[in-house]
Amino acid sequence: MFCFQCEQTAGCSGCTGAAGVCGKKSVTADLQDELTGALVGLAHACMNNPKTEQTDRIIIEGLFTTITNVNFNDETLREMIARVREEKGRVVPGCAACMSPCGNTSDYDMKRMWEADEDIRSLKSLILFGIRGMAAYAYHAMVLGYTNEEVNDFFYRALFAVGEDFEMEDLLPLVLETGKVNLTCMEMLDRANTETFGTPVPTEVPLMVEKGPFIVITGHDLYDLKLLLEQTKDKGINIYTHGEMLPAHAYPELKKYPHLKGNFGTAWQNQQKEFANIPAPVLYTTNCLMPVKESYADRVFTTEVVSYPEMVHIGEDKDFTPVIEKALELGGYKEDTAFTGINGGTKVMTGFGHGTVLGVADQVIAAVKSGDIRHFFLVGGCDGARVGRNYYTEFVKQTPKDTMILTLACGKYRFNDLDLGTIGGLPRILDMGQCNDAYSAIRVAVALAEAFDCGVNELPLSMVLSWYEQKAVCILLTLLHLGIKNIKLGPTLPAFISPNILNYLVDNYGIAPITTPEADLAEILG
Ligand code: SF4
Ligand code: SF3
Repeated sequence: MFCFQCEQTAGCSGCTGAAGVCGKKSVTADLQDELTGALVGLAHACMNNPKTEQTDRIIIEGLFTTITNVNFNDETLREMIARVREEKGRVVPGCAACMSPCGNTSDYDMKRMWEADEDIRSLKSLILFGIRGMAAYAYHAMVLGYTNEEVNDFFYRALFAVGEDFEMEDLLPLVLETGKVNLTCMEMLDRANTETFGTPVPTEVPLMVEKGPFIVITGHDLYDLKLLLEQTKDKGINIYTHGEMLPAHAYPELKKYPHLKGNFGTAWQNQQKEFANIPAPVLYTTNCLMPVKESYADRVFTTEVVSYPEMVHIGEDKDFTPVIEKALELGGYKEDTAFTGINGGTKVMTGFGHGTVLGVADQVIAAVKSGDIRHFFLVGGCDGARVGRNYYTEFVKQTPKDTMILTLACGKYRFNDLDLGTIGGLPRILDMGQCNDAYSAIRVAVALAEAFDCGVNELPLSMVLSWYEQKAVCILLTLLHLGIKNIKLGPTLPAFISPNILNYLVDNYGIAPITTPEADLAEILG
C-alpha cells in the first residue's frame, strides 16, 4: 500500500506496509486505489459520452468513500468498484466488446501517480484529495436535493487530469480551480442546509447526558440527523450529537425537536476511549470513524458511504429501527450523567454562522472602529491525535482579551468549552459550524473587507488552521483561490506537498507552518 493523504501519515511521509496509521489495512488501501482508478476510467469514458445523474452520484459516492476514516470495509469497496465499472459499461457499451481496445477508458493504475515525479505527484494529489473532500460536501447537498453542474462537471475534469500525463503548467491552474469550484460547492451546501433547516442561531449545548435510552449521532450529515429525530419522536429516546454533528443544535428545524438534548464526547480521536462501554448506540454518518474496539463493537451503526466490517449498516431506506432497538435494549445511564469538555467546561456554544454574525455586523464594525476588537483569529480545521495539536488550545488561551476567535470544524473541541468572556455582548469564541462552514467565515471576511473598504488580507484577521483529512485540503485551496495570504498551517505540513510546490505556496501566498503560540501571536499582533 501507499497512502499519504492525511496529516497523521506515517513518519510525515507516507503509510506503507501492512496498515496505515488510521488502521486502514493494505488490502483496503489497494482497493481504494482500484476504486479511484476505476473513477478515472469512468471520467475518461464521460469525456465524449453523455453522463447522467446516476453517473454523477456514483462519482461523488466513489470519491467520498476514499476519504480518511470513512470506509474500512473491503466488501463494500468491491461493490463500489463494481458499480463504477458497470456505469462505465453503460456509458461506453462498445468498449467492453472492442477487439482492439485503445485503452482510453481503461481503469487508471494509481501506482503511476504515486511513482510519478514528485512535483507532478504533488499537484495531482492536491487535485485528487481536494475533490475527495469536495465530494463529501456535494453528497450532503445532494441528499437535500441540491446539485450544481459546475461542481459535478469538475469532478470529471479533475479525475481526467489525474489519469493524464499532464505537466506542471497544466496541473497548477487545476489545483486553483479546485479551490474555486469548492467555494461554489460550499455555497451550495450552505444554501441546502439553511434553506432546509433554517439559519443557525446562537445555541448553548449542554454536555450532560440525561438518564434513559439515548443515541449518539456523529459525522456531518444533517439530513440523517433529521430522519433519526423523526423516527425517534415520542419513543422515549434522547439524541446526542458527537464530533462534527454539534453545530446541528443551532438549526431551527433541528433544534425544535425536544429530544435533541446535547452533545456527547469530544473530538473524533478520543472516540475509542469515550465510546468504551457506552450504554447507547452510535450512528456514524461520515468520517471520522476509527477502528472499532470490542467494548462498543455491538453498538456501532453506519450509514451513507461509511462502512466497517461486521457493523450494521443502515441502507438507503434509512430505516433506523436497529439503532432504535439497540438504544432501548441498552437503556442509557441510570442517572443524569455529567461530562465536561477537555478544559472542564460543562457546556459549549454554537450557531455563529454568517447569518448571525452578519446580523450584528454594525456592532462588530463599530467595535473594531472603537478599538474594542483589535484582531480576529480564525482558529479552525480538523482535530487529530498528534501531540503538537495542543498548540491550538494554548494559542486560543493566550489570545488577548480584545481579540475575537472564529472557529469551525472539529478542531474546536480543543477549546470550545473555555469561557473567554465576551466583547460587545458576543462571546469571544464564535463557533461558525462544521468544516464546510468555512464558507461562513469567508462571507464574514468579505463583508468586513467591504465595510472597511480594503482587501481581506488588509483586515485585522489572521487564519491559524489545523488540517487532518481531505476536506481541509479543498478548503485550503478555496482560501488560496480567494488570494488569502499568510495562513498558518499545522500541526505539520502535508506530506504530499513537494519542496518545489511548497516554495510556490510560500512565495505566492505566504503559507507558513505554525511555530509556538507565543511566537505566532507576537508575530501576528506585533
Ligand atoms: Fe495513512 Fe492517513 Fe492514508 Fe490512513 S488515510 S493510510 S493514516 S495517510
Ligand atoms: Fe473533523 Fe474528521 Fe476534518 Fe469536518 S471529523 S473536520 S477531521
